[in-house]
Amino acid sequence: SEAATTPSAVTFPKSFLWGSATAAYQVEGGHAAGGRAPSIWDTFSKTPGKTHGGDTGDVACDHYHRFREDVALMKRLGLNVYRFSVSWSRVMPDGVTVNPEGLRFYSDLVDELLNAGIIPWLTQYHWDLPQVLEDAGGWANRETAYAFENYAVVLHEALGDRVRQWTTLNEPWCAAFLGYANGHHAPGRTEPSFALAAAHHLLLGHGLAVHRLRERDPELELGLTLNFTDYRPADPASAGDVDAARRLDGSFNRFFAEPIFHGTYPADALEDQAGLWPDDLIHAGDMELISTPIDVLGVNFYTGELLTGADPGEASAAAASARTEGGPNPNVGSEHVSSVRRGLPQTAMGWEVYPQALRDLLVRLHTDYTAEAGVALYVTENGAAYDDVVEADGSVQDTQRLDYIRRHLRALHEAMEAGADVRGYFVWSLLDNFEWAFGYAKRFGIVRVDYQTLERTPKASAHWFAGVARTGVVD
Ligand code: GBH
Repeated sequence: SEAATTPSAVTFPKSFLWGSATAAYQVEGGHAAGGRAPSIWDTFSKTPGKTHGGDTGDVACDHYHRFREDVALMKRLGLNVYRFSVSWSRVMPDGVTVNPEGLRFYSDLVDELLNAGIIPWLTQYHWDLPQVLEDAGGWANRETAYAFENYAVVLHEALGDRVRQWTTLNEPWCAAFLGYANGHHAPGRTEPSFALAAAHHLLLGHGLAVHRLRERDPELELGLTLNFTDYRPADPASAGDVDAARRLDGSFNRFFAEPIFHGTYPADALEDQAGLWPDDLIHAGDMELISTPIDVLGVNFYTGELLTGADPGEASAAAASARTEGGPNPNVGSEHVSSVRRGLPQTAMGWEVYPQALRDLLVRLHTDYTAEAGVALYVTENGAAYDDVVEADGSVQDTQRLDYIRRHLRALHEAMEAGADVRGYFVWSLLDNFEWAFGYAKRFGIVRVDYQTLERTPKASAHWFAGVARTGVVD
């Protein structure tokens, strides 16, 4: 039935970039190698009860020692670009002093990529704050934003001659609200006002870094990656449901996009969060820094959700809390909102597969923010976890993941036809890896990792994606 309803193939522009993404703590391992100090994720994952089965990133995919093999694999797959993140505590173990051995790892990785003809796409921060900085108050402390600016300069000094694509932050919503309000992520704090402070200081750190890097190097391509969910009212005729969708759109999507592009927090979100904001958080000049012009908006997209403001009943409430494994609601100021299932197939994360939302989201971002600002869109993460089965011959026929990626690429292409300036797509993830609080139980890779032997095996989705990267055609 799939084949009968599949429309004809779509072709992407020759210049479109095909890539894969990972993050330092999720793949590197080498947790104590070369002078690296602990990050908040080392501490959190070693705290009993915080991650699935007590899993940690101590070894992960051992990418720290196997990066040459991984780059060779990407080259074989014909990928154009690799999005990786830097472990801040590897490069600046005490948060201040530069560790040359830590920098050398990234310098070697970048050289290896360039020699393989792969563009290095660097993310400065993918959630792993040096523990010493958390001990000083973490992102709830304004000083962390200035430390982040210094870290940007250290990286640029060492790598700026070869790395031209620069992402400051990955998903500040998760870092702030899952880390400081809901506690499902490191540092595991549950204080709504800290989460709001963290969100503002993350954005301030971004603004300081962009401002500084632009001064040093006007030609650098600068941006950040935000996570977006397309929220719709479960019942468009219900005022409560319409309000619910407005609220999470405000606190999750617009909360970060508005400051970046328009230099203000959304008024409705501020109202929803009234009484929760710490006094004197926003200083004169902060919003100007935060809205320093960028070149690229990275979009991480996994699903679209229907929301209700009504009591959803026990089944839905259970489904909603399973997403964050309990803990206080991360949607501070809108705790009564819950999601309602569309009844569509779900990934192993329990996220519904709804590619149409990616099309709608990209068109909306283009219309509301990026077109006017002359900013290019890249989908910096998209992909799915499934319970893969290894066949007797060792292969992995991950047809559900392949189909997820195919349908989202078709939706992305529709957005481009509707005018959205999307220039590249990164599948999440290159490798099965440490899926944060879910540990190694959830596999997102197009390449399987055997955690006993650390052997890599490209899945069917990887072979298919290599064909897409080679031809620009999605069948
Ligand atoms: C991304 O996060 C990460 O950047 C990446 O490191 C990670 O491995 C990947 O996706 C896969 O998870 O249930 O209240 O948290 C995506 C995180 C998950 C954040 C879904 C929003 C829904 C709201 N997103 N979550 S909640």
